Amino acid sequence: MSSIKASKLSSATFDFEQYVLDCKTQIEHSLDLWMKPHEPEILWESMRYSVLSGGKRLRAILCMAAAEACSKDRETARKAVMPCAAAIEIVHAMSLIHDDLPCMDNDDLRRGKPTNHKVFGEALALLAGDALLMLALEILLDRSDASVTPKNVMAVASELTRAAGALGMVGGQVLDLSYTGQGIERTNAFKALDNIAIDEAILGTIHKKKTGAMIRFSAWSGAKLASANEKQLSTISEFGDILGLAFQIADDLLDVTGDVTTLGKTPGKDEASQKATWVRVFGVEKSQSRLEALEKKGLELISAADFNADAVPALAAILNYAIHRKN
Ligand code: GRG
Repeated sequence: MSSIKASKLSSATFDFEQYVLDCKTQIEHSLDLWMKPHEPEILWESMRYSVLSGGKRLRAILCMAAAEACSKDRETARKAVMPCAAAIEIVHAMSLIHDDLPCMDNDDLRRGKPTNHKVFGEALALLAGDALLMLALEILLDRSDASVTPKNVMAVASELTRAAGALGMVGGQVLDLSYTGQGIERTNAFKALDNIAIDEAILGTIHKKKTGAMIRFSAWSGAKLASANEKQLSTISEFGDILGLAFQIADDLLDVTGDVTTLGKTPGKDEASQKATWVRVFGVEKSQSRLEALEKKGLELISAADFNADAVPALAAILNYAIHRKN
């Protein structure tokens, strides 16, 4: 990488911690504002319990940073993407609620707190997830900023349905359950895949859909709402793919190297349920070197991109954080 390109990736004035704090403050405020409780009270309590329970907000921050990278002005970019950033975090939270249910991963702990079904019961956890999915679309469609064209809002809503649905996250979850060895109650359809060896292609497909689709969407939607051109959209999508894969490999590594207090969820679950993970297929060292390669590729991509140079350090720092995070 040339020094000119490398210098685009960092800036003497850029403070990632402050950037994250600033983005998070805006996201938490919007989520709280757009999720004011209604009747039935218990449903909203359950919905708010999972959405407003912390979390890194990585997807929302990525959406904001992608918008800033394709816009001349940070404030305009943020206004344009805030409903989408909120919708992304709401879809993400609903997927965690359903993922933690006894019929799937059967987890007791999430973000350092008892999982939704442990507090509200399975029926309400399921329904809170359903309601959140619809609320996410409602916010995206109804709260969009006047600066965004209706055509772009519709394009983003349409892409969200694909990223979260059968072609994306839900499809990936089904594949993930299909290749999970044990520990969950499975149907005959899932059992049919029992003896198939998991390789890189299978692993790649599972994670591209389960985790990658929403991360790619977070990056793409931010750029789209900032009226990015086709070249910028394809570059930010490629960056989203790299980030999504890196995020998942780091997640698999944390399951073997992390501790419950830092992670806020139970480590060792992947191993116990024989999940299809990067660590299981390639081991720790190879997974780590894959992460290094992805980081290099991602940084090269954004340093050469036609983005607002002031916003590139944030994208670089997000990739670095996704890879080197401790939770
Ligand atoms: C969309 C209808 C619909 C259903 C969802 C359950 C399900 C179907 C999908 C599961 C998707 C899932 C839970 C993927 C795991 C992704 C992952 C690594 C989550 C952890 O994300 P972090 O670390 O969490 O960003 P925080 O707590 O920081 O937000």
